[in-house]
Amino acid sequence: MQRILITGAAGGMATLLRPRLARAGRVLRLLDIADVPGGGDGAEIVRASITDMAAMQAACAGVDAIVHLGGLSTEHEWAPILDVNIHGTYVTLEAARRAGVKRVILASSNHAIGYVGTQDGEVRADAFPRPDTNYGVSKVAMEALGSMYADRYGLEVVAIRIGSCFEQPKDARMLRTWLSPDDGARLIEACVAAPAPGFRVVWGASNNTRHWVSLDEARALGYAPQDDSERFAAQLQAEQGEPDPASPLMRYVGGAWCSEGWNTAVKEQAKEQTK
Ligand code: 15L
Repeated sequence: MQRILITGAAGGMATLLRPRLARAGRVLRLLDIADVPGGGDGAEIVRASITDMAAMQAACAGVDAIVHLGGLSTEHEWAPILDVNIHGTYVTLEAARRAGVKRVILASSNHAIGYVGTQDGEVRADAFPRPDTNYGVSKVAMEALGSMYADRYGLEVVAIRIGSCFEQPKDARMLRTWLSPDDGARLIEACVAAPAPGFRVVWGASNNTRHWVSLDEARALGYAPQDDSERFAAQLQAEQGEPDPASPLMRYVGGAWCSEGWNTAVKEQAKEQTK
């Protein structure tokens, strides 16, 4: 029986993936600080924080692979990003090492390279980090931690730079970054099944006609995407019009996260000054 631990199991992405990853011969162990609905389908529920080493070590017992989706999924001030996303990823990898878990799949993000421009051709999965936010920095740290745990301790670690994993793309940028939930599950399955991947960084996107990122590295792992955001393009264009290619939404992979509104440090400083 294969056992997969999913962190952040109550979150948006895990909620989309969980039914798609359930199968005979596999137990899903679902970990979150919040209530994870269900459990009647044979899943094991663990209520714990990814920052709690003892709890994470216990949760890793008997686990074949971890899908680490836990953490803050949007931009926040530095302290929570440091604690939940960076320290939480360290704890997850270290607990995996201590418990002898062989493989960890990390939910990195396009925001690790958010400031990469969209005009210079397909962005490879090994593009040098250009994080757009504190959140993006935490994903760079996640990839660095994964690399260190692979090289130093022999864990097999695949970091997926996820584009936009939702039921449907929500705007013109997401036509380029969309990862359908079905392809998301296909990619996780490929990451779980790949023989001896060592450490890899791959893009998590569907086979979108309009695309910015390379799927070569994910395909090399065995990923065979089947969805294309193009079927939503006409409707999105009718509803929202064609965006200005010079706007941050379309100019950078990170989209609006690269715009003025995401100046977290400036906002944090202003908040401190009004205290
Ligand atoms: C992410 O990394 C976020 O977790 C998600 O909320 C989306 O905003 C996504 O990136 C995106 O860039 O579309």
